Amino acid sequence: MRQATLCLLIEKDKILLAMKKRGFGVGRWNGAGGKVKDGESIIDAMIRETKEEIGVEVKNPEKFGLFHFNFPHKPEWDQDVHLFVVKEWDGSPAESEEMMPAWFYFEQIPYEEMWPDDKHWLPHVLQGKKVEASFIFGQGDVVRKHNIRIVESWI
Ligand code: 6OG
Repeated sequence: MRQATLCLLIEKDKILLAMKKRGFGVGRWNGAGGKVKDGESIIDAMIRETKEEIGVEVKNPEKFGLFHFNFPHKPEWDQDVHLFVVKEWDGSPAESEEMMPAWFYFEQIPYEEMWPDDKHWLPHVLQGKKVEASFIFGQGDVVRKHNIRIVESWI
């Protein structure tokens, strides 16, 4: 299964999302992230993608989620995504060719312009809970089936 990363910067009651300007998920707000390359660790991939996409050097990332995304009508989109929450970093978020970052208060998160799975798991993460979840998508990227489990700690 293809492995990918997702990184969310959080500062008090605000979260940094970034508008995807091209490729998979274009037109949606999301964390920074992308595919893990052959021979690369998941954490190194997350650090690299966050630097490339929003210009930030992450410090003390904490793993908060593992998602299994399944697209029966488009199996080439299937992926496992490893979510990290970051509360310390160097540099200021900046626009790149791929993403345009912006801060959102927790109560103003634009769920309708995000992947439809996010509304199911992000509220848990914002409450400090770690999650493992599976999502099966149908045509039009609707969530057909999902399952979320709160994780106490990663093995
Ligand atoms: P590239 O393939 O462009 O990276 N990603 C998802 N994020 C959310 N919130 N929901 C999903 O539901 C996602 N599927 C993939 C992982 C794709 C980026 O998009 C994330 C990567 O950060 C289906 O390199």
